[in-house]
Amino acid sequence: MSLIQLLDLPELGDERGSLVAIEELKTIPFQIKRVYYIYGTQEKVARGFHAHKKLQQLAICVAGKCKMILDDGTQREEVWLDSPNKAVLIGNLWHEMHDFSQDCVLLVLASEPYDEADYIRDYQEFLRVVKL
Ligand code: T46
Repeated sequence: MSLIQLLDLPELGDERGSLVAIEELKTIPFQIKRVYYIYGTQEKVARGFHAHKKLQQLAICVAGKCKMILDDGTQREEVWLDSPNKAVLIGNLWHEMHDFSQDCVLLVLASEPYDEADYIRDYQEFLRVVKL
């Protein structure tokens, strides 16, 4: 089974342009407690390199593009986030973001408030947790 769970967000477009609406527990399978966005990422910089214990997240490049790598400790897959109506569920997978375009704005919807204790930032520790 693929690690990449993509959501095709419905585009409510008309002659004026496009609009995408996201509703908790309807468009996405969790309640949204936090929203953040990443932009201005410098060339050749990669981000992420962690997993979350509890947090559920959905990531969308609302402008530009970047490559998301998802890893469950056994397999590793990548997906380009390159459209404002293409969203990926991160779940509890190890994730890395690479190859940000200069104009990339990566929007992330999260199920919990920020909590550093929810992060697993060491890959060996992540492997130990997923093999339990
Ligand atoms: C994730 C990926 C997709 C906060 O204070 N509050 C917040 O809500 C967030 C998200 C971060 N921070 C602080 C923690 C660090 O001092 O902002 C700084 C940068 O965070 P971090 O190095 O974790 O950034 P990324 O891009 O590696 O990871 C972020 C999220 O932190 C993470 O949860 O899944 O984006």
